[in-house]
Amino acid sequence: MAALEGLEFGKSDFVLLDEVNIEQFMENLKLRFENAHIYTFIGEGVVSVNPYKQMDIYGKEDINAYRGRELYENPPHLYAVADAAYKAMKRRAKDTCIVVSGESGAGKTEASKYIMQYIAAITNPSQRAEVESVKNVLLKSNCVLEAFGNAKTNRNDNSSRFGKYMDINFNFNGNPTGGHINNYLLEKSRVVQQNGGERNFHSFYQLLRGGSDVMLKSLHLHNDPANYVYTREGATSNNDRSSHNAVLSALNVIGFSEEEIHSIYRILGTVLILGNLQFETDSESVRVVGMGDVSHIAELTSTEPDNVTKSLLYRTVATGDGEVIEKGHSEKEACFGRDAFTKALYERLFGWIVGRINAVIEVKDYNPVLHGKNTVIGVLDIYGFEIFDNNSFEQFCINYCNEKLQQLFIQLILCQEQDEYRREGIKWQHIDYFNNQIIVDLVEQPHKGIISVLDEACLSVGKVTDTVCLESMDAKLGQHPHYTSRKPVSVFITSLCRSHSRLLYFSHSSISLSVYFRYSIEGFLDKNKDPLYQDFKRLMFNSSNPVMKEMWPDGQLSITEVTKRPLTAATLFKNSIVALVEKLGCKEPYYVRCIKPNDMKSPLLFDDARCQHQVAYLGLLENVRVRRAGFAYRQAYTRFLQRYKMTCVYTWPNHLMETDREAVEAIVTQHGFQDDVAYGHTKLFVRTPKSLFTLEQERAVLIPVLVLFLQKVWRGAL
Ligand code: AOV
Ligand code: MG
Repeated sequence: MAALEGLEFGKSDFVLLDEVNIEQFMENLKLRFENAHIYTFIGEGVVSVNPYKQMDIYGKEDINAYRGRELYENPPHLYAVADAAYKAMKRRAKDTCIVVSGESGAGKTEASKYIMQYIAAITNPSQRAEVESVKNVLLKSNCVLEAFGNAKTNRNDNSSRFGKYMDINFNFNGNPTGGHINNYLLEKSRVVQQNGGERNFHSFYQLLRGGSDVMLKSLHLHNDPANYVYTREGATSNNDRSSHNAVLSALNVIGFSEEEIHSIYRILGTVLILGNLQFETDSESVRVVGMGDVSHIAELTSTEPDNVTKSLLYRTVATGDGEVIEKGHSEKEACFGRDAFTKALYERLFGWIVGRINAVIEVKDYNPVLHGKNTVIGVLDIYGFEIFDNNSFEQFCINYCNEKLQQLFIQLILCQEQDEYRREGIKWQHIDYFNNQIIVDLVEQPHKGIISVLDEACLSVGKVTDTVCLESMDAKLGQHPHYTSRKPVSVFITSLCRSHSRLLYFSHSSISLSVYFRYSIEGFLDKNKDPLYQDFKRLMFNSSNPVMKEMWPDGQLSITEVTKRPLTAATLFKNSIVALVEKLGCKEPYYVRCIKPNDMKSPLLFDDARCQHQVAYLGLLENVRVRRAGFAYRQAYTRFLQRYKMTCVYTWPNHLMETDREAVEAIVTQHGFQDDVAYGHTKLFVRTPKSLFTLEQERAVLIPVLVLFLQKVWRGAL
């Protein structure tokens, strides 16, 4: 219950700083971090600094302290923000969302889990069984998705390698009735390769270290990850064994059948065994080395060994005149095909697991006429900005997604806010901020953005290499202020020589921050095209295991029916992120901005430069300025009047003034907070929540008195 105990160090809301400048901001952030206050408000949002140690602030008592309270009544906490989002949803029937952002390792996933736990804890006080079961599945889904979608990277030991947006649906009582998870671009390349010091997805190590002997034997697996090409680079962790049991139990609670659970592990086994297959060229033709393993793959996937071999060594192609022929792979093509297959097996497994969880938590039999409006709280936990020594297509997508979220923040918090003041004629000192729209455009603009150039290269006939693609980017984007492929920075020269690839850079955030993200163009085209031979799809569609068959519906298409030009990976990702941003944009947003205090995962170190950089690119100072100069609440005069007219003698029961605005002025003056408001053309703007709270309290006292009065009138007693 530490959240509410002890001295409060520094300002609990950055809005309360004596002066809003970077020095004071950083001083406050550091002071609070060093005194174990990891959360600080900016208005209704919270800034969180990863403590890298267990904090005693998430217990039952803490939850009770925040439940149903106003934001400023308690110290800053994720619970305060979660409660504000929940209250807005319940009281005003608003769809809300909590956007958790920050770079890799900053604490987003942990924060979103605490938020979900809080929401689960404060709902369904009457313990209705069907609501409890929805809550249970929502909570347990985290454990499963983390096992299959998270991995150790050089930035974070439990890094989310997929994006997750979860909608939680509520009935008019404010109890969860279901939910839906959207997942975004799983980093499937990790299945076949990891950077030095990183691991494959947790699920593999958990199975190998935690699976029983009987289970591993039935999957033809040995328990040491060092035996498998795909897992031999990553060290096992102490948690793998216990996590395996937790995942199994979570799968059971969610409602996966025995057969489904077996199928999941059979796919993991298939991937590991496939990864160990080698190919050999033997007098012109290519063959699989280790035929015994092929029979294990066939057994695990419920397919025929001959068909497995065939799909590994040949591809069916349609010639120009419609003839269908089989073409043998070269050794290199066979390796490429095998890796594409294992990546697809894993990606489809992940997508299927998400779909299966969604089927369980889907809102069923909800009748808005009977049950009232169904409202939603969305929680977004997506992979954060990340930059490694070698950055590829995946980092490009992840960082683009973060630029989009930053853009949404700018739109909602910085732009719209200022626009409204202008529209309403409120006196306002414009606040400057760096608008990263220019970077978003650089990536996504039709015909001239990076994705479009990339797609063009992927779709053009003939041999287009990564280098050729980079040249066309140079031609189209060379003049762009945030793009360069020839930045003469000496530190990069060595890697340029070593990788023999040319490099693509584009800057993130403002130039003045001098942050250039460096991406190696190598592999961009292949990853964007993401080709998978139809033969593998057909193989899996013909599996006699119904669960696996279900994952490969496109395997029923014959080679002549296959769409020639499916959308590329980057375009599919872009479309999904655009849809996500639209979804978030129509909800009332609450922000959790996470900061990583240092790169050593140390609970003691506050690295000033690293933190200041994050504060800058997250636009936190601008956020404080807008918030401070701005108004926490606003309401149309008519609505304000309706709600509070009972609190003023001049407006109750009806006012005799010429306009509603004058009547509102009377209420404000009677309560003495005329210095805390501004009058717009159509709305009243209130600077601090406290003024409104006073009115709310008065209203709460008056309502029972009024009800009593009206009852007496109805009964004719008065
Ligand atoms: P991320 O989600 O922001 O990174 P995580 O939430 O996984 O980062 O946090 C990284 C690690 O920091 C966790 O595994 C914990 O060890 C520690 N941590 C974070 N928040 C807390 C907290 N409130 N209390 C204690 N420890 C914490 V990424 O998914 O890589 O972008 O993609
Ligand atoms: Mg995460």
